[in-house]
Amino acid sequence: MKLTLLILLAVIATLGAADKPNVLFIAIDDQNDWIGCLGGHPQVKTPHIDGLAARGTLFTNAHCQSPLCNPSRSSLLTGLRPSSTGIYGLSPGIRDVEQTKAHVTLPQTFTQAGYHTFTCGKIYHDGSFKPKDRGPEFNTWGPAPGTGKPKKPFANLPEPRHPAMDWGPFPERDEDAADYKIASATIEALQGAPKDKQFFVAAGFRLPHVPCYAPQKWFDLYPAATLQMPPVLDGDRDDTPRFSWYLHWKLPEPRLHTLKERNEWRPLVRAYLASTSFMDAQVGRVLAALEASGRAKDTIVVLWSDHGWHVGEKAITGKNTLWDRSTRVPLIFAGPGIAAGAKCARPAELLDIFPTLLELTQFPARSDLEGHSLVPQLRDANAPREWPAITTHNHDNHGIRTERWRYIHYADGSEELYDMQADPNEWKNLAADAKLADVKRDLAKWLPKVNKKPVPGSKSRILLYDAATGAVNWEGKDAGASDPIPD
Ligand SMILES: [Ca+2]
Repeated sequence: MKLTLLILLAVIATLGAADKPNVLFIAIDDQNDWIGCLGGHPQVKTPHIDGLAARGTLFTNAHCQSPLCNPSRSSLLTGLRPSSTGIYGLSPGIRDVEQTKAHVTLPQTFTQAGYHTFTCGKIYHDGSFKPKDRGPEFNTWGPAPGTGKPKKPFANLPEPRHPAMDWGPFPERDEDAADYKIASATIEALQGAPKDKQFFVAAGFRLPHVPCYAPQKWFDLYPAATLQMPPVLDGDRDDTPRFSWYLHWKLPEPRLHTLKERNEWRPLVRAYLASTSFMDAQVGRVLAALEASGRAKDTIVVLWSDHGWHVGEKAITGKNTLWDRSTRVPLIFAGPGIAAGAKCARPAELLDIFPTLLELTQFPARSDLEGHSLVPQLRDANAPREWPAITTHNHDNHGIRTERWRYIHYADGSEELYDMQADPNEWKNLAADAKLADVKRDLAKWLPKVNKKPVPGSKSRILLYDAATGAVNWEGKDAGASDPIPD
């Protein structure tokens, strides 16, 4: 009798485990909303990501928690806000921070539960996650190839330049490009995944992060003569606070006026689009391999980008801002139990991915995570949602995004407010409009109450503000109140 019961329990446990879906976790680097199904650029060709959206749910108002690789990925993978950990710079990584060094991450949850777990490419921020810390995260770490380098740079930019500041047709063959190799490693992992257990396979693509290199045929998709440039407004920054410049005071990424002077704006737009299409094709190869494995019906696919990218809007290129161009990202879920062909306009955060995957794979919810499961919206895209999307860049600078509004509050108290329905390009700052004082006050209620100072050892893109003296320090150097805005 006892033995029968044990067998019965074992059978139930196995059935329970068999019900749990697999996870295919696809990360993109610096991909803004220039994705066909998001409508960010009228000419972009991303048939494979669009195809994934068609068989799943697309979040059209999804935002990163930080507009920078390491803090964004650290937040997503720990489920904690940058303002709750103090991780704002490109380093340190989560395992070098007292608060998060033992925190069980999203991938670790699956590894600990006995899933077959695999990663390749860029999931953690490469530079800040040390090899000695890899073991507990994934069973297997596949290759993470870099982009390689042409004999000399294509882009005509002032020297010395950061080595990543380049764009053009390179390499000659798809097969030699990093994202091709990352897709191939992911495909092998899907083909080789043990049939008797669930898998969590993570693929981290590098494009369209600079350098925007893709083989020539991907540039041919976007003839230079008919290329549509993103809308920009002369004097767009005349009504943004000076503090908005401090968030990206001095960066390797060129300003728009430099690109225009050197006739590099159009080539950059073209290269960003070509890189996106090339990356999309690699996503397509991975999704085709999932179909061919016969396991797509039991697999949750989630696709996201760590943050967006300015391609000339607001007078800059790059990230490090609290506007939609930096914060809005593709976020798609597809698979069992998820509505197909659905678009959800509710604000969503990358922080929500962790609790969402826990619920979809029937793990117990965790009370220490700061995101909210998106499962109600995956069942019904119109399901209401109470929370806005909050993006933080450096200590005490926050952007609050609802369906209608974007509100930004900088550390020195300066503000921006945009009506995103009337003004999707964020051209008209309404923060000083007395009629909107109530709107602003309601949005300000969402500003994070916990607002950690940068953790010890913070560096690269760190901005410090002393509220007592008004002193501003960017990457270790003071920025005076009347210093000219750097080139
Ligand atoms: Ca990035």
